Amino acid sequence: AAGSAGQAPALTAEAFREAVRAKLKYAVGKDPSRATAKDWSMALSLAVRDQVVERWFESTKASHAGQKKHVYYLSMEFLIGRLLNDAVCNLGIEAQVRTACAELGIDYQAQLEQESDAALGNGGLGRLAACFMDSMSTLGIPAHGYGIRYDHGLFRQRFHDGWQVEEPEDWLVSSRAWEFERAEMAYLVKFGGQISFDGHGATYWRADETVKAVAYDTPIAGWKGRHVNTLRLWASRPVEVLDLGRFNHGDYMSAAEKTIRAETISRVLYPDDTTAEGKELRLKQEYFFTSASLQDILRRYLEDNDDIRKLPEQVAIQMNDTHPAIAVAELMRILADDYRLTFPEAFEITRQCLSYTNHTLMPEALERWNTNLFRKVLPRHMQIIEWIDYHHLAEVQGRNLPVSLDNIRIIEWGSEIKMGSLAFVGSRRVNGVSALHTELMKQTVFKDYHLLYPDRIVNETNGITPRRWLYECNPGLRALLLEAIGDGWVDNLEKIEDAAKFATDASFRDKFAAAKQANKVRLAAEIERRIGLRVDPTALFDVQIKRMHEYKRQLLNVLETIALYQAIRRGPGAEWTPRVKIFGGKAAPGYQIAKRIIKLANDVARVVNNDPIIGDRLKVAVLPNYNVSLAEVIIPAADLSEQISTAGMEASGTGNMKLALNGALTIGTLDGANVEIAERVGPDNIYIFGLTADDVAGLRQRGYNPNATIDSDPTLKGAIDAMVNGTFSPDDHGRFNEVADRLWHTDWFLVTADFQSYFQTQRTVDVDYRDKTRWTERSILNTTKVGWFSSDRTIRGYSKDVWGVEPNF
Ligand code: DL6
Repeated sequence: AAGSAGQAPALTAEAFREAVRAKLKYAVGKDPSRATAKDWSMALSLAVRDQVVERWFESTKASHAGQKKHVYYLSMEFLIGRLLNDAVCNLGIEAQVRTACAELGIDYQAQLEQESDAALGNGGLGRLAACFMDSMSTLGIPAHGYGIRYDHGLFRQRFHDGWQVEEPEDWLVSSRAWEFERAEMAYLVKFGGQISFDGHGATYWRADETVKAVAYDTPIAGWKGRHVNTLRLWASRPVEVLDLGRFNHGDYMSAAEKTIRAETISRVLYPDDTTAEGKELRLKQEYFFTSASLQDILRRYLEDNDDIRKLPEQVAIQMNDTHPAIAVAELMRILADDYRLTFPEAFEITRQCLSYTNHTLMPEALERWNTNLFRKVLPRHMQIIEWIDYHHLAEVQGRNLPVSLDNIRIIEWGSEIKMGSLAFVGSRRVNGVSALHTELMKQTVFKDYHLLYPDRIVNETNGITPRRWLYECNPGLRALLLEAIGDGWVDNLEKIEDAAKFATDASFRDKFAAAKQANKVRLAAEIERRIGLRVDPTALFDVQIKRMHEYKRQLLNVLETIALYQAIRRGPGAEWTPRVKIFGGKAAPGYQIAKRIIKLANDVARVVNNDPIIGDRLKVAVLPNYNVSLAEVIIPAADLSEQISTAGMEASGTGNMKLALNGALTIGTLDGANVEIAERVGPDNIYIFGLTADDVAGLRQRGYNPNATIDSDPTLKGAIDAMVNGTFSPDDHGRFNEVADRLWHTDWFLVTADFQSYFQTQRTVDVDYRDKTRWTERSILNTTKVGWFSSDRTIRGYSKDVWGVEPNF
């Protein structure tokens, strides 16, 4: 098939061993006798990278020759994690690499640990982009991912006395092996200044500031190395390296000023945008990478084509959330100002090329830009957006539909640009990320738009790559599945259902349970190494790993922990199911209440873990610096997956899919993709509790009174009281007053409303977990029934419904 890189040349362990030796000597510049673990890891990565590059070139050549429509995925975030083992597994060279390492006297596993995570993202949205890159390569879809090469990715989280402390992250120190700098592949990106017209159709933009976007390419190999795509990340550099005049006058600091200003743009992921400077920087970041990417897309297109009007036949551009939504105005600007198309022509082409994925309905997370700031930074784009807004409104007025014109304006009250609206109006397709989320999009934030354009919104339920999230992170389960059903499931995950029949096979069940147990032992060791807490690996491992957010309701879990702690203390002799509560997640640096909930979890952990009455019946492990690599250790070891968001608020979730695939049973609300997981695993293999999205909307509309709920529920009241009476904060009784006040007075996230249902469901879990045979059977059914949640399936959906491309494999 076109796009196929053909069969990979066979690699022997011996050849690979020599390749690593050569890399150590000639690329790292070290003698084996003096090489450190980092040196070996670099040599190993470079040798593996060579293998990837072979296939990369073939894929690129095949894509050009195939002349197929190309997909461009624009995302502010790519949470790719480590790449070495991923490349080795995808290329199918693990056996040779392990043998070569053994012969060189180096420990493969230890080498993997040397690589730092490429943490160029926050959470689900960025990790989804990484899974999509993997799937597009696996399916042989010619594609580029475009983003920012931040010098510092997501902050490193440390706990100081239980409080979150943020430290800068430094991934580039050890992850450079995978990228290629393309100094020649650079584009100018302009900011600010004046716009003028010559009266004959030409428009000039005299900018205040210009920077250079320089490309760094990372090859992303798909399964069996059949196809390799490019992740192209942009670094911001000055146009002139130094102001020599100022330098020669001895003004060294100001001589470097432009360099610092330019490099600031790609310095950190998510600068604090509570200040005016922070907001401006963020807007510049968004425009910076969008503009460079579009310039690159057009250059690539014009290499093989000459009619700019036919761009939509060859180019599909996906905007991952609204961060690249400025693409609507930027593509129009380029088409109108550089290629002299009229605005209506430019708009039509733009709308045929672009599509937009929405990832949240929360109003505070939907981007808006103040028009004064916007005009200052992007004066030409402001004019273009005004044109789009005006013409769109005029068109709608002509259609006489029952929509509110205020709701569909892109520029609200002349003072704010709604980027979701801009993205919607400028897109061919707009998608939600789970069935429920898409439905809610149609009913709420995009209600009027949906009336206007009933075919535009489509659903593409999220997915995860089974390569990283089972094959690589869970070698025990992988081996068992390979033995039982072969390897067809790795790139066709729905085939994993072939193993469902073994749920009742005692020998398979024992092996499945043994694999889980080994993973739990591995995690127990990791917990001890990280926080010095010893946990019993035979206890139920109850896991909540995700960003800290009130709607995700870690607080509900902590309250349940407190209530359980109190119950055990009251009756330690009763039959308790030993449990380890495992938490992992970062709070945004400015999100005070989320940081306080982290402190609460740590305070509760300290008291529970040191209470001799409790012993191993309950332990609480709050793990710092949750990231992709830590997820790869936690997920295969989980028994219970906490997906307990307020219904209607989690767009999809993807951790829910990863945990279920690795055999954890979900305890969750009917929210996001939980709904679809429940449909597939069946009601006996999942624990659903609490209010539905409709209940939540109804309750909020009627006005919820948490007072009455708390007063009528002694378990809940006891837990909240303990939070404020100093049980967990003897040094500062008032520490959690604000958290409790919110529960008593508003409880927007309905923690108290769902508490009793959650607490009771957890007690059912306790009883069920004691029946190990039945639990394992249900665990197997989770693994084998969630094959639909592969990101390969999601990408097939985008290909058909959104991009109009045909996968090659
Ligand atoms: O679509 C990926 C991911 C979903 O799984 C999560 O449910 C959703 O919260 C997340 N959304 C974002 C966007 N901003 N916010 N909040 O990260 O996207």
